[in-house]
Amino acid sequence: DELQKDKPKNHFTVGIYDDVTHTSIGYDDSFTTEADDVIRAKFYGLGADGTVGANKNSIKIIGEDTDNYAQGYFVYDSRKSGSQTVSHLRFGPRPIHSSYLVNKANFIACHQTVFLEKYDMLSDAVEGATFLLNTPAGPDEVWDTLPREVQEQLIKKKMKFYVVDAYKVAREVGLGVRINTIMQTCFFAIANIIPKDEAIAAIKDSIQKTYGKRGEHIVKMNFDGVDRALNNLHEVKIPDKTCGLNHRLSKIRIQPPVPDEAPDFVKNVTGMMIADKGDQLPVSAMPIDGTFPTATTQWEKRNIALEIPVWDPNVCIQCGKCSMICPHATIRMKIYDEKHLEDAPETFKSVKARGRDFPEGSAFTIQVAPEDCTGCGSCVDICPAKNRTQPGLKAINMQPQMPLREQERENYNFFLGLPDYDRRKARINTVKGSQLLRPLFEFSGACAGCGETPYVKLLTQLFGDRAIIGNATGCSSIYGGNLPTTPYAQNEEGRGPAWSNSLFEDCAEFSFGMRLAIDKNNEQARELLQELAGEIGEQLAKEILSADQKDESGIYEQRERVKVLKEKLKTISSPQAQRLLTLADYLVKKSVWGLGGDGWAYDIGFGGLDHVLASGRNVNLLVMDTEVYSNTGGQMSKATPRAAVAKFAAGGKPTPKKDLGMMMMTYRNVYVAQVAIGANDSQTVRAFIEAENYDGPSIIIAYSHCIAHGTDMTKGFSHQKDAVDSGHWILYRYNPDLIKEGKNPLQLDSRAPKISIEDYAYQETRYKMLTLSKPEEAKRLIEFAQEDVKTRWHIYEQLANLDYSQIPDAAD
Ligand SMILES: Cc1ncc(C[n+]2csc(CCOP(=O)(O)OP(=O)(O)O)c2C)c(N)n1
Ligand code: SF4
Ligand code: SF4
Ligand code: SF4
Repeated sequence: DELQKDKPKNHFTVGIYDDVTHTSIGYDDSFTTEADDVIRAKFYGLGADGTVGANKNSIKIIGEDTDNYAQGYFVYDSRKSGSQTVSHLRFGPRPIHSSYLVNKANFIACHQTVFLEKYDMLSDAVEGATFLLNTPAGPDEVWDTLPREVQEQLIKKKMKFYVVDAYKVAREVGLGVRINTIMQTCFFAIANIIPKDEAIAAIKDSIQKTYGKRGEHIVKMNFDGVDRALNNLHEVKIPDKTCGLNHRLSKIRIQPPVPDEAPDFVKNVTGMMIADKGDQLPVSAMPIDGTFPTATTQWEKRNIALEIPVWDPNVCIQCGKCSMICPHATIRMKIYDEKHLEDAPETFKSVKARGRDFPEGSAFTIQVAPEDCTGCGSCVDICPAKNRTQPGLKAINMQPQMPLREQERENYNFFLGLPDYDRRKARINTVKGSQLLRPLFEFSGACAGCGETPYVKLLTQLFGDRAIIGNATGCSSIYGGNLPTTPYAQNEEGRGPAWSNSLFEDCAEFSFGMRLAIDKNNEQARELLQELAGEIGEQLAKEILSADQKDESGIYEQRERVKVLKEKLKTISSPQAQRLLTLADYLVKKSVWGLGGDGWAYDIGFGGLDHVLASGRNVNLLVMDTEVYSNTGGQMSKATPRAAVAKFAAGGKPTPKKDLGMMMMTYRNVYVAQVAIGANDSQTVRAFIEAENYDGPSIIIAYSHCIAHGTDMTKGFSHQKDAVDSGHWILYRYNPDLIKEGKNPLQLDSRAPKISIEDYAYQETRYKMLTLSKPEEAKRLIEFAQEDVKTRWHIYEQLANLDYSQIPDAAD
């Protein structure tokens, strides 16, 4: 059509509406090339629930076992799990050349009930299409749980409708939340592409091939899942006009992608992307300088948790551990004056605050954000308080989310309105004190139970209102700033971390650049302040220039002074004063951090990391060590331990893990800490505070369990204790400031190994699978790994006991 115009466009794009450079051409989005006998299917899944993998497998079965041609497109974002995936599949008797997504589907499957109220997924269904829904509601109850838009389309398009409670089946057979084979079986049972029995035999065959290496019991669980799926699959009778249909249309409606109270940008741009309609945004909707507003994950309300924790104030010992560990900042703690409880919702819980630090009349609350919680269970696992009257229960216990959603939403909103604890009064170097600080990293799209994110959250609690963060590409850049939303948030004063993603390889240098820019701006501001002291007031200038900003009070007071300074500068019209006005905020201490994974720190970015730490400048690096390249699927890095299986180390890693901390300690003027938040949360808090306080380079290496380890993510944090108890992960802090005092800078924070490496490692599939595929090699490597542990401990123990009283301070 374009070529037939008088002046067709020379270069053009299709699919993007470019109202800025006007290079796009229009298109007909209902255009299709395939004939009616092509089966077109769409599957809505949740990242890591196995939907995509199962569909790839279905394509293989149909492509190989029948005369049909098959095609698949898989739409998902770069988050490893927890976000929506849509699989677009086509099967037909002739080659398929449709290079676009399915928009006229005759089969639609919704693998997650919650998506029903989020996406109008049946709008792509053709007349007579089939709809398969995974739902806890049975065939007789499900109708009343559907949004009205779904009901109307089921009726209007005369669709067939099936339900299965795949989570129930998965639980019964021991598959946990892995529903992929169950849903795949249901698809084959009702899609009529190949005879049911043949399909089931093919599915079982591929289960054997896929999971055989992981052990017979995993194969059996999946076989059981397949067999039981069919017994739980039911056709639902769709009411027609003759049965008083209008009375049975639901009051539930598909929800707008973000709530009405969200800011305009979030409603008009972010919301479109959340609703899967980002392609419809014109180019002009994008921010011109590429900066996106922060604090936008709060509007997503993903509602992916089947169960959420429920707090029992009578059992709680108010330790703050649940809040500390929560990877998603969805369980929070506040201590506030009980007078604020006057307008509390009826079901809002609070209890008298314990502890001498808190004035009489203080109340304590643990509150969950019900729609943002992922249901990972980490908080319950870590909670130390047991209910004596009801064994098996703790101070927080998981309960179904659905019945609690409305009530807890109201409670959470009330909780947010309660005043934040005064940072100057909190003992922030303790677990409890740190958890009184508001997290400025919340509701990220990391996998449920992620081992990395609690560290990022803690960083933002302690320093977030003045943090500048450079982030290496990896999981932390994806959950840290992946469109459409940003988990970095702001406090009541509008302060929060400034964040930018570097390249994978240059995070240390990138953060170093931030440090240099800040220092230069601070230097200029100080010079101008000295120059203008007469006009501004000698006393104020002197106080600002000599301010001690070592703690929260010092920083607070400096902020107050800078506020006064800015007001004064507004009344002075000289160019110097105007310049100082733009630089004044640099007079308040900033905290510069470089964040990333072990792939960055141990491998690809190691040269830069080493260079920056050797620079002596005040840059803090946080390495979240998952011992593999997590975001790209678990490839081996130099942090991968001996005997673990990873991609590129299918036979088990033959060489030991690189000791990055030990290497950096050789500089003597670098603060180095190795931490594991689940094993020792107090030590983690202390390390973060010391690293930030240290006026020089620092590196924290943080043990981070990951889905790539094949470990039970519900127990990921408590399992970190095993990593420490086995000696695989030694906890320590190396503080060069101690050398000045004639003390040994290396302090070991964990004890000599007390369990064997096998007791730790064989709880994880990454080690265990080698015992199945290559038992002899597994035995050989795990023995070496045990030797690694012994040797490492022996060296660290001696280093920590060296006498430093006669050693001169290198920094002097
Ligand atoms: C130079 C370069 N190589 C490869 C990639 C692709 N890539 C992006 S993230 C990543 C892995 C990150 O692993 P890690 O640093 O361990 O962080 P994690 O995902 O484990 O948090 C890779 C290989 C890239 N972005 N740039
Ligand atoms: S279940 Fe997981 S996401 Fe939910 S509050 Fe607990 S730790 Fe946080
Ligand atoms: S971890 Fe348990 S005991 Fe501690 S504050 Fe949370 S709910 Fe209370
Ligand atoms: S580090 Fe592991 S658990 Fe965390 S988001 Fe990445 S893949 Fe998921």
